[in-house]
Amino acid sequence: MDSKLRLLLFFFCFVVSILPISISKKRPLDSLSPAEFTLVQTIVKTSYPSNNLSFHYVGLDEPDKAVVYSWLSNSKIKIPRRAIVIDLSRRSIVSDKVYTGHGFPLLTLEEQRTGAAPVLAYEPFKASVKKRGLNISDVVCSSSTVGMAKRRVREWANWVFNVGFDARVGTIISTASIYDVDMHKYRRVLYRGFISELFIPYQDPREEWYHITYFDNGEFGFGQSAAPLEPLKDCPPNAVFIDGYFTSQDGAPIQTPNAICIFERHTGDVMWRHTEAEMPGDVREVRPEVSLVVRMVATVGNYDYVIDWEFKPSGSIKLGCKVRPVEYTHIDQIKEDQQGKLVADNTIGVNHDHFLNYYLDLDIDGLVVGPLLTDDDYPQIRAGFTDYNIWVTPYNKSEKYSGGNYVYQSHGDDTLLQWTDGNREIENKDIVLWYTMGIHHAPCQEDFPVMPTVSGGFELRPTNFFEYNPVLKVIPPKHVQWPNCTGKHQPVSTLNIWW
Ligand SMILES: *[C@@H]1O[C@H](CO)[C@@H](O)[C@H](O)[C@H]1NC(C)=O
Ligand SMILES: *[C@@H]1O[C@H](CO)[C@@H](O)[C@H](O)[C@H]1NC(C)=O
Ligand SMILES: *[C@@H]1O[C@H](CO)[C@@H](O)[C@H](O)[C@H]1NC(C)=O
Ligand SMILES: *[C@@H]1O[C@H](CO)[C@@H](O)[C@H](O)[C@H]1NC(C)=O
Ligand SMILES: [Cu+2]
Repeated sequence: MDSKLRLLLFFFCFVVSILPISISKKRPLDSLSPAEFTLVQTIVKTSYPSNNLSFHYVGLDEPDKAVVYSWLSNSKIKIPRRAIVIDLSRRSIVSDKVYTGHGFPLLTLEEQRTGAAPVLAYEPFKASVKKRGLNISDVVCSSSTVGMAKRRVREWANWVFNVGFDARVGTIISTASIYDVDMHKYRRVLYRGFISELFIPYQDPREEWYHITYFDNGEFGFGQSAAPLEPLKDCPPNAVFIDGYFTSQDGAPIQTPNAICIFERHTGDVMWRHTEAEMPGDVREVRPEVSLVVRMVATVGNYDYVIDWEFKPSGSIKLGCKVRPVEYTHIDQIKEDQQGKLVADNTIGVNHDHFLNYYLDLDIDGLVVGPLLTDDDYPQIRAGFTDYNIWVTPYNKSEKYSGGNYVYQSHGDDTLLQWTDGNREIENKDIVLWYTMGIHHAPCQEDFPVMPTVSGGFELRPTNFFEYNPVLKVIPPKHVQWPNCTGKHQPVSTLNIWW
């Protein structure tokens, strides 16, 4: 067991180099492609032929920020593509550090399945299921406590940004810029943004519940848990879809079709309006609210998380999460509410929270962002990011995961909490914003048998960034008669209105 784990960890620290970017025709922050995953697998397996290797995470090893920005102004610069696990031009393993600290990398999908099988075969467990009048074939076991992507550059209205997908964090938005009509140029807003960690502590001290504290990204992998989106149901008819890629335990690429959808949202709301009643002719101007949404759904344990990144022409980025649990399965001889609510006979919904910690490296105009603001149980130590809503750290490429790199069974000695201990200088520094959004879930009867979606969100709004209202010059939409519109061939975009 020990030697196997060492091997896994050994693997995790590989950096594999692929092709210089100019040859691969990729942008520096594009997620690894299926071909690159296969190449990584080949390089690693060739270098360690005798070992039985387990790939726990394979993802892009980001180039340095300065290199990315110089590429954006001159795309002829050659940037090596590297994977965290290998220079593809030299096809070599750049580093293979052995990690010896506490904690383990993501569980692979294979491990998650293997972990549940012995439980279902365990006689006392089978007996207890029977005693509760349940059929074992109806019982689902989940392991309480595994990475890749596809790139797209999106230009929409006044926005341009890159969409990536990663086994661990799911959607990654990078190098987002907004066009400033006044300055006649694109201005930098967000270097990189993703959900760094998702922590779900259950508030029930009883034997069977107290240990239930999930770290959905660091343990299960949010991207690995992405559900294929269903056209017309998960996303509207005008949506376009992107597939997501990560690797299996043996390093081969696995595809999640339709992992991300992107669509224009017509809310039916007003973006801005103005009436001059005193003016001759009754001047009246109204513009409808239209935005672009990047969506993914991750299914982890018994929850579906709908994660939206919404870009508004006004410069706002709205981040939203909708949570919907699949069902309640905790059946016991409980007759009264204790740490939860009896949502139906013998079924208790245990009170708990969902804490989403967002990594937001805002590089407004490529400058430093001015500073905003700045227990003894291992899960709480690891999830120290829930202590405050907002954290600010100086930018450091290797500080990405607020719950630590190796989350599973870790002691929380490499987390956001520790990084801030040093009280490093943030004034006039390149900083990263960490925002924790919490959804407190006190189950109620209406949640049974399936809970209606609850949602939370926050919005990043420009403040004194533009000289004046950036959507003032939006041309009003014209009424268009779509020939024989049956709903089957809806227009993909009606937003033909900019500047
Ligand atoms: C490699 O590991 C897998 C899973 O642990 C096992 O089934 C397989 O037999 C092993 N192969 C070798 C050559 O050791
Ligand atoms: C349990 O489920 C299996 C498969 O659905 C079925 O064949 C079996 O009859 C069920 N047993 C009981 C006791 O309901
Ligand atoms: C960057 O972060 C890593 C991990 O926390 C740390 O070991 C390293 O010292 C940091 N580098 C700088 C320049 O702060
Ligand atoms: C619309 O449908 C009608 C009846 O089905 C047909 O006669 C007409 O040619 C169609 N027009 C267009 C523009 O497709
Ligand atoms: Cu919940």
